[in-house]
Amino acid sequence: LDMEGALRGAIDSRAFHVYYQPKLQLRGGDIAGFEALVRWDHPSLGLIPPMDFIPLAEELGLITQIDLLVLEQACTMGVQCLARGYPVTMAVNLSSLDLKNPDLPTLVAGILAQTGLPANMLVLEITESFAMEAGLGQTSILEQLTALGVSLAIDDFGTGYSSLSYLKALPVNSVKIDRSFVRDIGTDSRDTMLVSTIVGLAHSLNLRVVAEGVEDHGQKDLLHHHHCDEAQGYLVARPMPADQVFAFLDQSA
Ligand code: G
Ligand code: G
Ligand code: MN
Ligand code: NA
Repeated sequence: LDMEGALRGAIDSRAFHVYYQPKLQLRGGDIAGFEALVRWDHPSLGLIPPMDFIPLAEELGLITQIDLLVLEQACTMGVQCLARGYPVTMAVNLSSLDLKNPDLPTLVAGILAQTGLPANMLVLEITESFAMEAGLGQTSILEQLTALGVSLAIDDFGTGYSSLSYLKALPVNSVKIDRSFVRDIGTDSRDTMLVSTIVGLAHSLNLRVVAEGVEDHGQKDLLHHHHCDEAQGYLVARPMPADQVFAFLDQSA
């Protein structure tokens, strides 16, 4: 199976679907926004999850093209949500390779202009491992992105093991607590303590906190009790195809 040829062909034919997973605002219960999650629509293999092709796309230097296709779809979806009266944020995952491309801020600005999404409705998720290693050049790319008015979120927060100094150095607006900390929050008091400490740390730096992998009401209630801002996970909804987003918003309102 020629995966490389197929992936190149998929970029040319834009054969990527974007699924959307909502984030619930814990205070008030509104839907705060959605995270865009890519799937490759392969002609014979069906929908391929990101973990099965993103490493290859990175290796082949194709990831930025894919991420920009996802960004364009997510921004268009954001504009359509806004038109229906739902000013929700749209979060898009960036590969660390995207952030080595000095053209990225211009490309993002172009997609915002072309789709008409207000920049303050766009969140770019960068991984904690990228954040920890970000050098000077990459910091300036992040600064140019935030200068456009978009927000930056640290994904998988808490899984890195080095210093937290990047939180001060980088212009980030939120952190997403990795789901490995959320899973046992109801039964393991150390996880509860960690989550509560992460929320306190983040709030003291004026960062919003999103908990990932929230699967039951017990976890959600504990997160709310510990002042976490937003919850994402199967309890709120699984990632859904684009054609289910408006019905989901109507039913949640
Ligand atoms: O959708 P799923 O739950 O399988 O996502 C798995 C991982 O793939 C997530 O950690 C996410 O960060 C990553 N991912 C999903 N969509 C994208 C995308 O459009 N671009 C990049 N670079 N990563 C993505
Ligand atoms: O960007 P990130 O690495 O956080 O990607 C989110 C991934 O987590 C996606 O693969 C998504 O399908 C998955 N996911 C989302 N919600 C849940 C959940 O409640 N439980 C579990 N086990 N996985 C989830
Ligand atoms: Mn993410
Ligand atoms: Na994550």
